[in-house]
Amino acid sequence: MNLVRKIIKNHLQAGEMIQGREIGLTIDQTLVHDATGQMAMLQFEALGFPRVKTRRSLIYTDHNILQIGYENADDHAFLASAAKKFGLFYSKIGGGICHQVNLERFSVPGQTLLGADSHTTTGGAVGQLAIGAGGLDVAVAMGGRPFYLPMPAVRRIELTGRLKPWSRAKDVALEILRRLTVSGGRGQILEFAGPGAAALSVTERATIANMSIETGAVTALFPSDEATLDFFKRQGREADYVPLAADPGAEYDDELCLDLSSIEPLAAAPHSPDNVRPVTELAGLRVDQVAIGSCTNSSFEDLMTVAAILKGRKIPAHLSLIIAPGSRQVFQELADRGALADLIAAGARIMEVACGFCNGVGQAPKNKGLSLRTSNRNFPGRSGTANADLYLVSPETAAVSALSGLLTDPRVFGEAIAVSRPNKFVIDDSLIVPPASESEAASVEIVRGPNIAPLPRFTGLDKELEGEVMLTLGDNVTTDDILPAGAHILALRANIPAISKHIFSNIDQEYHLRQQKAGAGFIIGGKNYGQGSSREHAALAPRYLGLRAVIAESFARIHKANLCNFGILPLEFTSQSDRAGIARGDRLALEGLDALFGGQMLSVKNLSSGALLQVKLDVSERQAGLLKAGGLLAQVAGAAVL
Ligand code: MIC
Ligand code: SF4
Repeated sequence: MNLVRKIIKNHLQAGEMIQGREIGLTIDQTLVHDATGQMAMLQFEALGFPRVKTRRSLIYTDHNILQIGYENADDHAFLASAAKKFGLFYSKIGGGICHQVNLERFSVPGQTLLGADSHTTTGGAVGQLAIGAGGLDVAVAMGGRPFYLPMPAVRRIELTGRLKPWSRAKDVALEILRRLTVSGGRGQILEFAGPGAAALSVTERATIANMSIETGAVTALFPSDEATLDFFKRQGREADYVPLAADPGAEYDDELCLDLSSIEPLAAAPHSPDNVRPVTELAGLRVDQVAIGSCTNSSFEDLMTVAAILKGRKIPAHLSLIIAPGSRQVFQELADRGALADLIAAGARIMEVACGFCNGVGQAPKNKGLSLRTSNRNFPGRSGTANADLYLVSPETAAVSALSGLLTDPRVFGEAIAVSRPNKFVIDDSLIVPPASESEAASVEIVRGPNIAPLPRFTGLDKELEGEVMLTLGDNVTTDDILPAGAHILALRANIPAISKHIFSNIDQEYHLRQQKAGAGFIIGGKNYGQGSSREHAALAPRYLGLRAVIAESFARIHKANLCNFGILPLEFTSQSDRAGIARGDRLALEGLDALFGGQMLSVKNLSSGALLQVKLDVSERQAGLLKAGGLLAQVAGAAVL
């Protein structure tokens, strides 16, 4: 058996391990943060669970940190009180980015981790089966219920050779994206193997596992081996180490071989992480901003290397250099070793230990600016500036380019930098607040400021559905397109009526008004609709406005699950030519919705053109039930049991 199947087998609660069929997994750990946790905790409460049933559940405060009004602080007060009452650990603001902190302090090989964030995949670096999902799915898992997903295929990624100096784990992640594209991993888990994988540190593995989601994969998984033990020892967590590997001769559904020694410094050019080019081809572009950090590249090794490159040098006058350490542990180590002083002396702006620039919470580049970033997504508008150009690179390429002010091949710097890791990292978990005991929990009051709006309630499907086509969109629509990033929108994550005004706002500012006026509506998409983040608001808020169905060529896994959870039909074209025949403003009608079942074909009548087309509802029986009821919360309210 391969390692993925072994871990799934150990956690299988429902279904059979047949590729594509729905399975239910026991979840050991969960994480949410201050962009997804508000909804997850409101939904946990609405589902009637008294206390989390997982081995460990955490709330991180890392995304929603600007506090320029009361909203973010109110959200944090709500989350802290909900954590205390319902039995979750609460990582206070300043503790660090959820994925970095979780890897350092809580990851456990062989366990399952479900996170309300797409980059939960980072946990795969230590052999944890770590999957991103919408907040409602995480709420259900926190209550001890299974997490459902289609049984993934397993693709072996065989790594051979060794990385050359100045080629880094980020370049490996980008090379995988170049080969697989943003949809090539759909339906798969990427299992890493081979001598090249064995030679990578957990930090390097984390960068690769982190960006696996950009291929559309469910997650990535590395074996738990000597490198994992070494990582746990330095974190003072040897007791959590469990060796894990695939069986010799294990079977896989697919394969990709990569010779690490052939990988050169790469960059993802605007506006997609799979638009990958060698840095040599892009060298010389004038850079306005360099931003180093995010859950992909904000580790001790990353930032110590950056500090060593910058030591004793200055950045040019026109450039802004931003550095955001990934965790308090990393920040403290940088300070203790004098690296922080080197960064400051070089002219860097040291940012809060948080996601920050990565999803447009501050440091938006100038109009049409060029920003070089070590983060994982360069979708249009992601930085907060709609027309900025974002290039994704390794910390080394970012640091060397920050010195020249031009996109620069890091190999010109000369001899590669070697960073030695401390035998024991600074360990101080004092910003991670444990929950109240079960007996004290009853008296904990949940704090609800005015930004915490009540959850909207939805009704089920009628027998027939008629509505207007509100938008016709292309391939690879991201959840950043549906609900843009940026500080002013993020502050509204606990308030669906308020946030719904921003749905599709980078594409059509009037969408929310048109949708509300139209009542029921349809959206037409292409391939891989809803790729990117896990934000369930990209389903919940459109549903609140009246969206009832998306017809696309295919869907990204997390978004499709979110659509079902909130009662929006995810319908797939059966013939490509049908898509071109539908125009914005057409009226569509669907019948027979009272008897939905998974895998069903439905007829859509285009009342405007007279055309009749067949679409497929490729969902499980469980999801068909959710759709009929109007979503999971409506179903639970109707049945009074989960
Ligand atoms: C992202 O990187 O896009 C985010 C912000 O972390 C999201 C979470 C969200 O938008 O709620 C993700 O990756 O899931
Ligand atoms: Fe935070 Fe960016 Fe990572 Fe998302 S991708 S969790 S916004 S650092």
